[in-house]
Formats: sequence, structure tokens, C-alpha cells
Amino acid sequence: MNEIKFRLKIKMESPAAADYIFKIVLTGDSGVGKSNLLSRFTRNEFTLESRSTIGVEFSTKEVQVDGKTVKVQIWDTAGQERFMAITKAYYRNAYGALLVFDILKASTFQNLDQWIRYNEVRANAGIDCCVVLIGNKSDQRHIRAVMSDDAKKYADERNIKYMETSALDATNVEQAFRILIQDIYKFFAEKMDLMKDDNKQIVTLKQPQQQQQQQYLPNSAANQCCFS
Ligand SMILES: Nc1nc2c(ncn2[C@@H]2O[C@H](COP(=O)(O)OP(=O)(O)O)[C@@H](O)[C@H]2O)c(=O)[nH]1
Ligand SMILES: [Mg+2]
Repeated sequence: MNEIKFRLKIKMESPAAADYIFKIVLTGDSGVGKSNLLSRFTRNEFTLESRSTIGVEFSTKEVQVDGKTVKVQIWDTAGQERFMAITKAYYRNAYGALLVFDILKASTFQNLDQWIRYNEVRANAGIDCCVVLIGNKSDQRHIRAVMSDDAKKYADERNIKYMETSALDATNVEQAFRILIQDIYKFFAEKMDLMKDDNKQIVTLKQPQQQQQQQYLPNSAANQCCFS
């Protein structure tokens, strides 16, 4: 229970404040559209140019779930996926991950298949991290290299959801993030209820205000995402 107290943020003093803050990470090979999915979701923007993110970048957005305000902090890679495995620090304290491949490029799917990216999430964010598999660039599905059935099978075998998106025409982008956020929320709402039952009173939770602070959490909490 202490872990949860450390990692959830509840502000009860201000109605405008977020009830929860969740960190979500984007992962997948370079060029699959991670940065554009992020900009489409948070700013409704798309760019044709492929640009490497400079430094680790995150954007935030508030969404309503079940009458609660959830602030999601979505982390984008700094292009390090081009050269090496994404660092452990990137995944630390993430509650959920969008695991993205490009439906036009088989190698980006095969890299998942070889458990490169998927394993990375599981090893670094935690075994219970909520994950949604994303096949991006569905606007070009007529020249697809990865079949939906194969991706669906991959996801089913790992008990994760699969969605096809287009950051270009915005298809399913909002939905993909929302499904992930709802999954995380559902998980935490259950934990919250348990805590309330335990304490028989409203729980006041400590606030991990900055990512830096979160990184000093006890090891037991550091490598988990959605914990059971
Ligand atoms: N057709 C199409 N192109 C996309 C889509 N998403 C991203 N791209 C393009 O793919 C390239 C790589 O996108 P980017 O977001 O930088 O990928 P990242 O390296 O995974 O962050 C850019 O040229 C984008 O314009 C999409 O949904 N459809
Ligand atoms: Mg990028």
C-alpha cells in the first residue's frame, strides 16, 4: 500500500487540479510515428518530416475518466531507439506504454516479435505495466507489410490490446491513448477502493510532483507500472 501512496497523486484541495497523474511511455523503432502520435494526441498536429527528438521529451494532457481528471505525462524517446535499447530511466515509474510499429515496415514488427521492444518494456517498466500494441500509418494500409491478423495474434498471445492508428489522418489516435489511460485508471481505481476499505476513511496520498522525485522512490516501487 505504501507504494501506491508514493506513486499516486491526489489533490483534494483544488477542484481544478488533477485527481491522478500517470506517466505513459511511447516505445518502438525509429520512424514508426511515435512523435507524431504524441503531437496528434496532445496538440492535434502532424508533421511530414521525421525529426529526432532532442533530449527526452514529454507532453502532458488532461483527460476525464469516470468523472475524474487524469493528467497524463507522455514520454517520447530522444531518438535513442536508433542506436540502442532505450534506457531503464525512461521507463521508470511508467504506468503504461504504447508499443508502436509501422504497418508498412515488417522489420519494425519483427523487432517486437524478437522480443526486443516488448521485453524492454516488461523488464524496465514492470511486469504489470499496461501495454497497448499500436500498428501505425493505417492511412497507407493498401501497401501494408504487416497483416492485422498477425499483429492481433501477437497481442493476444501477450494478453495486450491491439489497435491500428494513423497519426496522419488522426484515426484512432485519441482512442488508443484513451484505452490505455482507462486500463491504467481501472487498475488504480480498484487499488484505491481497497485502500479506502483498509483505512475506513478518505486516503490522503503523497504527491510525487516531479519525475526527479519519483526516481528516488524505493526500489520496490521503482520498477513497476501497474502493480498487483
Ligand atoms: N503516412 C503516415 N506517415 C506517418 C504517420 N505517422 C508518422 N508518419 C511519418 O513517419 C515518419 C516518422 O515519424 P516520427 O513521428 O518522427 O517517428 P518516430 O521516429 O517513431 O518518432 C515521418 O515522416 C512522419 O511524417 C502516419 O500515421 N501515416
Ligand atoms: Mg521521434
